[in-house]
Amino acid sequence: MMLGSIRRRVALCGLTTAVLVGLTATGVTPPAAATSDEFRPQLVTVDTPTSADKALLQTLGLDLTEHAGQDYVEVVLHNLDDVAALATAGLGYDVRIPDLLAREAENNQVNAAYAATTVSSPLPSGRDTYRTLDDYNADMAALESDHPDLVTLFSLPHPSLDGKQIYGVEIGKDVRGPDRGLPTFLMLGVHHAREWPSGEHAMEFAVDLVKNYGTDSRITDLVNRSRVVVVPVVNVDGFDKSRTDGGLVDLREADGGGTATILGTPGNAYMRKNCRIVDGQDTPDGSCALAATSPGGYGIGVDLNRNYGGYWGGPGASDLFADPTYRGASAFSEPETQNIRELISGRQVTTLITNHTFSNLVLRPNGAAPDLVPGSEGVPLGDPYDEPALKALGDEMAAQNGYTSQHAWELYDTTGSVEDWSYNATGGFGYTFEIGPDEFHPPFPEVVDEYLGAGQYAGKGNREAFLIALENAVDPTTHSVLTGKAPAGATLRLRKTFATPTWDGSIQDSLDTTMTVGPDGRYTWHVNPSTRPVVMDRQIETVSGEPVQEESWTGTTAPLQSTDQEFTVDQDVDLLEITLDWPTPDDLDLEVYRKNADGSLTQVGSSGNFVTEKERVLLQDPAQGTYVLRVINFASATPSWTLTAALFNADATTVPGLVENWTLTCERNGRVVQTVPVVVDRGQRLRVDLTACGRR
Ligand code: 0X9
Ligand code: ZN
Repeated sequence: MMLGSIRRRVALCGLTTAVLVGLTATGVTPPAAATSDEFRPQLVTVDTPTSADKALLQTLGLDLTEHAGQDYVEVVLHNLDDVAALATAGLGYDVRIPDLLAREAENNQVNAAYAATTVSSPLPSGRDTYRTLDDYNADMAALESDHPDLVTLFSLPHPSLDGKQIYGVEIGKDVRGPDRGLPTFLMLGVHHAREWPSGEHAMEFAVDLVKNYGTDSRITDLVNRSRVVVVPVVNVDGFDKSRTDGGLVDLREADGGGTATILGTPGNAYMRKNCRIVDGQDTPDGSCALAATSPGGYGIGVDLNRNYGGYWGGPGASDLFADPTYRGASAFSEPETQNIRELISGRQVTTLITNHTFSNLVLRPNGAAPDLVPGSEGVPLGDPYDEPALKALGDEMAAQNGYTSQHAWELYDTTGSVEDWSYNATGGFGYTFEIGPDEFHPPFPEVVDEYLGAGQYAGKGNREAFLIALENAVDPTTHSVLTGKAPAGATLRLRKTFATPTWDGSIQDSLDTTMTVGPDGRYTWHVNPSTRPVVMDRQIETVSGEPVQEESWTGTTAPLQSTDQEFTVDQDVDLLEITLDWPTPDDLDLEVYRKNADGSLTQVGSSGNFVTEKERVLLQDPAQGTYVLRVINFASATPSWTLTAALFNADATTVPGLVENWTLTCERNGRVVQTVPVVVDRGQRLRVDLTACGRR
C-alpha cells in the first residue's frame, strides 16, 4: 500500500507549456506556437501486473481513470510528456482509443444521427442529446415553472470562478412551504468537466420524480417524505468548456489564413478540472472560454473532487497546479466546492450520490486506505465507523445497476472528495457512482439505456439504484429522529461546530440547520447523528494504568478571555491527555498547541463541547517539547477551572470515542427561548419536548 506523501509529477515542460495560453494579471495573452500539434489525447491501458507498478504509475502525475483491474489501469495521455513519463518509468501500455478527439467527432456523428431520428427518447425528459449548460438551466427553470408546488429553482451562493451562476432544484411536497424537518437527499453531477453523463443522470432523476409524482405511488411516497436536492452541474465552467469547445479550431482560418503557425487550439472535450487559470488568482469573469489548455483540456484548474476538507492534502491528490488531481491552494479554496459545503452544512443531508464517469462502480468512503496514517491523527484511518451499513447499501445499489460495489480506495487513494468530507463532517452516507463502462461521454443512446436499465443495460439501470438511495435517505433507521412538542410556528435550530480532520491538520466546520414547527405543536425532525463517525470509538492505542507523569493547575478566566498554560513533555510516551474541568454549568473550551523553535504555535488539538460536558484532548505519541494549553471562556461568568496534563503509556484496545451533541434551540420571533444539548445516535428516535419554549 502506498503511503502518505503527495505524489509528484516527474515530467513537466515541453508541449504542455508550449500550448498553454498564459493568463496574466491583466488579461489573456495570445497563444504561443505549439512545437507538436499532432499529438491527440489517447486513452491507453497501462500494464501494472504488480502493486509496485500501480504505485509507480501513481507517482507520474498522469490522468488516471477509475477503470482498472488486477493488472492494468486506464490512463488518458494528453501530451508527449505523458508518453515520455510512461516510457521513463518503464511501464508498457496498449492504446485503447488512439485519438480521443477523433472519437469525439465520431460520437458527435452518432449523437446527431440519434437526435435526427428520435422524436422523443424514453428518458423521463424525452431528450435525445446531451444538454448544454444553457439546456440544464432552462430545464431546471421549466421544472419549477411547470410544477411550482413541487419544485423550486435556486442559485448556489457563490458564482463560478468565471462568474456563472450555478443552479439546483429542490423537489418536495409543498416545497415552498416551511421546512418541516424532512430528510434531504442530495444528488450531484459534473464535478469533472468531461463527465457529461453524470449531469444527465442527475437531471433525469429530478425530471423522473417530478413527472411521476402523483401517479407512481412509490415515487409519490418518497417525495412526500423527503426534500430532494439536485445540482446537476457543480463545475459549470469546466463543463461548458468541455461541452462546447470539443473540436479542434484551425487558428489559421481564424487568422484569415494569416501568420498563426499552430494548427489549432486544443479541444477541451477532455477537460477535468475547474477554471482556475492562474493558481491563487481570481479568474476574470468571462475569460474561461479564452484560456486554452493542453490538447484535451488538461493543464489548468483545480480538481474539485480533491478540494473538499475531508482529509484534504493527503494521498491521491497533487500539490502541483498542472496535475490532473491538483487539490487547490487550500481546502475549500474554490467557489464551486464552497457551494456544496454550504448546501450540506445548512441541511440534514442523510444520503448523497455524487455522479462521475466511468467504470461502472459504486464507491463508498473513505477514499484513502485504512492503513494510512494521517499526520493530523497519528493513528491509522481504519474503516469508517459505519462500514457495514455503508457496504450493505453500496452492494444493494450495485445489485441494481450491475456495477461493482467497493471501497473508494480500492483502485487508488483519493483525499478531499465530496463524500469523504460530508460523511466525516455530518455522518450522512455518501457514494460516488462511476457511470458507464468505458468512456467519459459515450454516444448519447448509451446514457439513455444506462439510466433506464434498457437495451444493453437491460435490468441494470441507475434509476432503480437512485431510488434505493432515496429510500435510504428517508429511512429513519439509518439516521436519527428528534421529535416532541414545541410551540406552533417556532423555529428549531440544530448547530454544531467542530474541527474536521484534514490530512495534516484540521478545518473548522459549522453545521446549522432549521425547521419550523407545524400548527399542531409537534415536530419530527430527521437529522444526522450528533456524534460524528470520525470521533466514534475504534481500535487504537489506549491508556493503561496510572499516568507516568501528571500535573494540574487551577485558575479563573474572565468572559471571552483565554488563559495559556505551558507543559513540557520530556520523555517518550504513548499518550498525552489534557482535561479541563470546572464545577459550574459554563462553557469553557480547550485548545492545545505545540510551541515551535521560533516561538510560534501550531494547533495540535482542541475540544469544544457543549456547556454540560467537560473538555478533553488526547494526543498520540506526543513529540517531546513544550505545549501550550489554552483555556477559553465563552461564558458570561468567571468560573474557576482545573486543567490537568497527564502522560500515559498505552495498550492496543478499543478506545471509547467521544460523544458529541447537537445544540438544539427553539426560537420565537427571532429570539432564542430554549436551548438543549441533544445526543442522538444513528437509528435512534429521541423525544425532546420544548414546552419551556412556549412559555412567555
Ligand atoms: O478521482 C475521482 O475523483 C473519481 N474518479 S474519476 O475518474 N471520475 O475522476 C473517484 C473518486 C472516488 N474516491 C472517493 N470518493 N474518495
Ligand atoms: Zn470524475
